[in-house]
Amino acid sequence: MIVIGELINGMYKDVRKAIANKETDVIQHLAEDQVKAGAKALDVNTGPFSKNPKDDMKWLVESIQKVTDVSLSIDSTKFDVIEEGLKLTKNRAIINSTNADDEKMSRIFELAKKYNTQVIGLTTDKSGIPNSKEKRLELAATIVAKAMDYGINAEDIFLDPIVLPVNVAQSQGIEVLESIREFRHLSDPAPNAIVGLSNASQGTKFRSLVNRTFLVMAVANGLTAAILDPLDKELMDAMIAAELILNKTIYCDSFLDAYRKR
Ligand code: THG
Repeated sequence: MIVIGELINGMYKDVRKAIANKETDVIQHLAEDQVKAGAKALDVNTGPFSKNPKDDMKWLVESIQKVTDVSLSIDSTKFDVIEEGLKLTKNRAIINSTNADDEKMSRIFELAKKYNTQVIGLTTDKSGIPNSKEKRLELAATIVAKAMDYGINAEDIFLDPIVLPVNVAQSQGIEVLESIREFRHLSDPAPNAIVGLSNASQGTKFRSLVNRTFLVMAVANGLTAAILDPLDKELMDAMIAAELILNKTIYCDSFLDAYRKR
């Protein structure tokens, strides 16, 4: 599993405040803590309240790269904000994200070629988030086909079926899980399957329980990457145990200790 840390996102109040007041140490601690906890990449999102998302993205990427070399997932709906991030990344980045809209794919895949990045593809288009697994698969196939037109390898595409909060879209959990199960058949070699896990528990009680149960089920269905909170120890333990049971990691007497060296 490729763990992408979600915590550097202006959706979080502390991050929003840190961005507004340019509190570099707050961002750098979040970066270091997530990497220490097992994140292999960090999502970077200025949040919906940023007045200068381009400047804020620049400041975030520069601040983070002073303390860690992990890949950055540049998370924005705006092309100029994404490009600002990509210009500064030292290591191979991930664009978060395109969707299946033809014009959007063209612009994002051009950026992906220019900066040699990986790309997250959301299974949405102009008509919004699909309700069914069939529509999600159709949009996923569109994204994979277009990526191939651009000479982008399927392994560099992360298909995201879009997790919705269980409290308002309970019927969508199973559609998302079945989509993940089928994404791998879209090409050989297979594309990656990714989710923004914490979406599942937004507005619910017992968020951590909902997140880790969802994650285990998604891993069992073939999930290969997730944007999540790596500081949630029970979540990380559940993920490691799920991968062990699926024979994706090598067993040792104290596998949790070995993984986290604690
Ligand atoms: N897919 C892709 N990218 C994504 C998402 C996705 N990026 C953003 C998001 N979804 C994943 N990241 C988060 C980050 C935070 C929360 C949920 C998903 C979250 N935040 C608290 C909340 O809204 O309740 C913030 C509260 C606070 O201030 O502490 O839940 O799906 N490709």
